[in-house]
Amino acid sequence: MPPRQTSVGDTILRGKKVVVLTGAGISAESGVRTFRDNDGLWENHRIEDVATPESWARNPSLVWKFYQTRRRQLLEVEPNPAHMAVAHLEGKCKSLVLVTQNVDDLHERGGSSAIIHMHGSLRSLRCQNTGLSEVRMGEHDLAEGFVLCNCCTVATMMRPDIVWFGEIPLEMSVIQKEVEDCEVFIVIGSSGHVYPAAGLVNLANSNGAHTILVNFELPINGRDFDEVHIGKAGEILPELVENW
Ligand code: BV8
Repeated sequence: MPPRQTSVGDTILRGKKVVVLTGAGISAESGVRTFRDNDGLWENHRIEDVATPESWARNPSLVWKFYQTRRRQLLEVEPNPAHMAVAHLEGKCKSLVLVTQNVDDLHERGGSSAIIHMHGSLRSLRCQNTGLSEVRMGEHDLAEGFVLCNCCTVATMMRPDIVWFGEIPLEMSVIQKEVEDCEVFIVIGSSGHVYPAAGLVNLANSNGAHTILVNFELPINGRDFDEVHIGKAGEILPELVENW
């Protein structure tokens, strides 16, 4: 059965417990490359070469260059109206938990609070000895060379603070509990390819939540949603939020 295309304003979020999950699509209009669209990140790099622990062990210089390029790009991009709309949503619900697959800081800069970065963050690096993460965005932290930690007596080479394929996403128990408890689950800008994030809509459906998708095109898991809005998030989300 095709997903229901609904008119704007079918769902009233007032007084509801809401979880929002975002993916790379919400940052696309800010100029941050997505993964699987044309000219996406994975077009120039195979996932196995730059986003797995094995690739880091095999060729740290290639992986470091891939992430340093993306870390430096954070200084050149700005949040777009979709990020601001998600922040605006917070004041319209009983509670809102924002979970993002994105590793950029555009939700923070767009005014959102209580953000769970389930796939890590570009702004911080992680000590490979202690596992401690630290925001490292100074000029010397963004140069070509590797960065050393500040937490060990013998400084250790830091790794990107990113959840790679084959690694366990962050705060999964918190995320699963919030999705089990929510009344409305909204996904914005995700292709539904990556698990366990892509499976959260099924968890929301099983707990009776109303599930909403806002995406540029119908993604691989598009039929799992009660309500689907197709378009660019920066263009359609502000009006949707106004009516919610
Ligand atoms: C794990 C960091 C075990 C890297 C990322 C089944 C169950 C569990 C695991 C698996 C499973 N099947 C396979 C797996 C393994 C694997 C996986 O999912 N592989 C895929 C490729 C098949 N998963 C893992 O390895 C995960 N770990 O499973 O551990 C475990 C799990 C739970 C409990 C215990 C043990 C770890 C996955 C994390 C990998 N790291 N990111 C980095 O960023 O460099 S994932 C990476 O893909 C990004 O984080 C990205 O956000 C994410 C998902 O992609 P999307 O965000 O959806 O982006 P994409 O480009 O694909 O799509 C963009 C969408 O936006 C498109 O639909 C487009 O149409 C739309 N769009 C574009 N422009 C706009 C727009 N929409 C609106 N407006 C626009 N303007």
